[in-house]
Amino acid sequence: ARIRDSLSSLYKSLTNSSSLAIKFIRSRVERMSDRWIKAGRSMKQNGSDADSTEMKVLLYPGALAGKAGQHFEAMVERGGPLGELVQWADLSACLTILGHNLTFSSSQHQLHGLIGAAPGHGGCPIQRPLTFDLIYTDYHGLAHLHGAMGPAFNHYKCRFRILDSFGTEPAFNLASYAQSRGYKTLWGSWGLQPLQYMNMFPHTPDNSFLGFVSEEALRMEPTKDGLEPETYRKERIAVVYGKQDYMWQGKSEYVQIISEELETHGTVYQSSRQSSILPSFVKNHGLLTQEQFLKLLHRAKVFVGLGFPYEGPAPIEAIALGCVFLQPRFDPPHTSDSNNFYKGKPTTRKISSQHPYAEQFIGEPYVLTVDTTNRTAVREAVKSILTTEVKPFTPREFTCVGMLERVHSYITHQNFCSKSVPTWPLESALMVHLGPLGESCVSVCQRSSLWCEPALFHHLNTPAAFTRLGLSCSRMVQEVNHLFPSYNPWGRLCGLQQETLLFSCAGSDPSDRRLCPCSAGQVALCPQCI
Ligand code: U2F
Repeated sequence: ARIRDSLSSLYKSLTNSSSLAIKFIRSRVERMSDRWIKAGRSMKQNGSDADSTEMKVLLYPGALAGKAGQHFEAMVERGGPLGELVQWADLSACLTILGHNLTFSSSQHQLHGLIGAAPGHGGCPIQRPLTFDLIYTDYHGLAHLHGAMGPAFNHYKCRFRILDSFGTEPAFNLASYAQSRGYKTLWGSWGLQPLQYMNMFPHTPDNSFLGFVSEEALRMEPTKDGLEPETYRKERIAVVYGKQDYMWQGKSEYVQIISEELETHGTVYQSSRQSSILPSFVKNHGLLTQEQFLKLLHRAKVFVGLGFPYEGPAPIEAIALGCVFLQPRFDPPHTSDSNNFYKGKPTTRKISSQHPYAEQFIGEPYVLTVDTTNRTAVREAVKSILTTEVKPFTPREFTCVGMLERVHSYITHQNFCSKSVPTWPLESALMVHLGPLGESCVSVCQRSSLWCEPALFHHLNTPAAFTRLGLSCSRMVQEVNHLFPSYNPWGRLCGLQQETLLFSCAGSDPSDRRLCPCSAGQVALCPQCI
């Protein structure tokens, strides 16, 4: 595939649509096109675009198709979720720049024409060979593909990539296991390779981190006309994160404390029929276009999280535009057992704040996580925001170059159709760690500033791996168990994994010490993996 220096082929696939969602995607791609093109050029110059074959790719955001699509569409201009659209826009731009051959469709009817069976003699449908090398879709789309492909679904599912905002852990993914061990949920059980799920943030290393592109930190040099760099022109403004009224419910005291020090702005969708619950001191702009919203953040000193939406793109954009993100801590953390939004989501993650990625991977001084019911803590946070100068910051993984490199690596190296063991990343990236009781490999690796790399599990799923760690096993068992390979000190029991789909970085149990395939490097992609 050859890096392109234009996005015109993508615009063609995104025209002629009256859909507001597609219009949002298109206008985002257009707004960011210069940055994509520039990033593509720099990738070419560095030679980091080598070794790639042009792929025929279908992009099918199922959330925009069929019944779900109608609902999504109705919410685009009423404060509904836009995070997924941000990701589809950026993925489409990224694949176009990388030189792949894209078909974009959000119509279930069209999907049948593209991949469905053809009518055969006597009304008996004939499955045509799939002409796409890769199909990017989402959970809704998986169900549509299943319906359209019939029995061929299983044959071709290794070509699917699922955009899955919140993550799918292996224990939830294998239907028979999920059913028998109490991990059955609304969304899981498709039996894909866990790395085929692509998340919005690096939620679990068991999945691939796809991400999106944030605004990039502004240049810090003075402008040509000698004016101060834009970042210093911050106004004493707070922008509250919450596009719908209900998100503000029960938060007035918290917002009130902030408004004592900063002029407080909102971007809340307001229907003409409903009276607003917003406090009168809030300057509400109504739902803004993305461009206007970013301009507002640009002026603001702080972006204020109310607790919902969880794990969206906006805080990353705010930090890139020089805001501090102030957000609620959740103590106890929210989980799929305790929280309605996460109920049915195939994850055991403990959500410790509105945006755990911002809290754990970015942190202070850019992100302040507080108990918002504690007035003193909120006042102190506001004081510290007003007295600290924070520079705009964009983690590399949320830049165009970062996303291009990552997606290029995935396309080049991830092959879920091959029956042999994964050969990427190389074994040389492996550092085996033996975890303490009850700890998952995610945290075992993280504590040593490493990253759990599930594709390396097969190297340590052997009796020799236990010996190398100095563990003497009284018995070696092989089982279908998402906690294996692991060591149980009570019976000196060593457990090997029998089902590769269940290799899990996320799994933990108080009676098991996990054998963990850690790998050096930064979030989401180790240096050897690029
Ligand atoms: C997340 O979805 P959201 O749409 O609620 O995520 P946000 O972080 O609010 O931002 C999405 C985009 O909306 C833009 C802003 C972001 O890029 O620039 N925007 C805008 O265009 N106009 C405005 O007035 C305000 C913001 C998450 F992404 C989803 O996966 C979840 O389903 C959802 C619920 O947790 O949260």
